[in-house]
Amino acid sequence: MVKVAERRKIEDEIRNATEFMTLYRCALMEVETILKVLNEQFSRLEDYNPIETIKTRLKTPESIAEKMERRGLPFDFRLVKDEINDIAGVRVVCPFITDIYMLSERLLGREDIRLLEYKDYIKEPKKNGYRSVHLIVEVPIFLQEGKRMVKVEIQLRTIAMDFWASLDHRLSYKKEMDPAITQQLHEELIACSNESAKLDERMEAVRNAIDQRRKVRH
Ligand code: 0O2
Repeated sequence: MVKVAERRKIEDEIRNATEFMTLYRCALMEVETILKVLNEQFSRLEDYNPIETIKTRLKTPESIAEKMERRGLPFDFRLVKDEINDIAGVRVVCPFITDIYMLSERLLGREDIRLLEYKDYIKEPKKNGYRSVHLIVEVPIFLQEGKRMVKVEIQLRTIAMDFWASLDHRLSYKKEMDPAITQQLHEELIACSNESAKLDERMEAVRNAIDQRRKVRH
């Protein structure tokens, strides 16, 4: 009962911390613009778009509280800024795996982006089959009071990885299902992840072969 009340309290504190959340909203705009400019440059110079879609989201107070509980943290508002890395989240979907590494290199090469954490779930997928590259970065936000560094989680994945992750997400919300069926579906998802990893590689090989032929002809 105490826990529920504490959880409600921190959710309200986050909801009322408008200045705090505005900083994350600005950081999302900043990173989205950087990515859009990169995509434009590629489109103009290479006639190619390494970004299929960019989605941004601000974590809800309920989701922040849920993550704190999951990680065994006390419901203390002072911990939110340091402990929750993905209040501001940007998801970048790319056609091919090489686009992911090229984009993360470009992002991390910038002076206004400071890397805090790099997780490569493509080289080392999670046990359930989840694949993506996650960057936890800090970007400067300039306010009247001065400069603030704000954390953003950037998830980079291929179209196939994104397709898989949305199905996995759907399954994780089906709590009322028969556990045996849930287990079976988790196993099926692991198999799907392996198949889609192979598909990502084969599609990229086809793309490379096409580009090679184009270069030879020109
Ligand atoms: P939501 O609803 O997307 O916000 P950290 O963020 O580093 O403090 P965490 O959560 O262990 O700690 O980091 P991790 O593993 O990098 O995961 C962060 C986010 O990646 C998750 O946020 C998901 O968005 C995504 N993600 C990670 N693992 C999986 C997975 O197995 N399946 C799916 N579909 N997505 C995954 P949230 O807060 O869990 O969720």
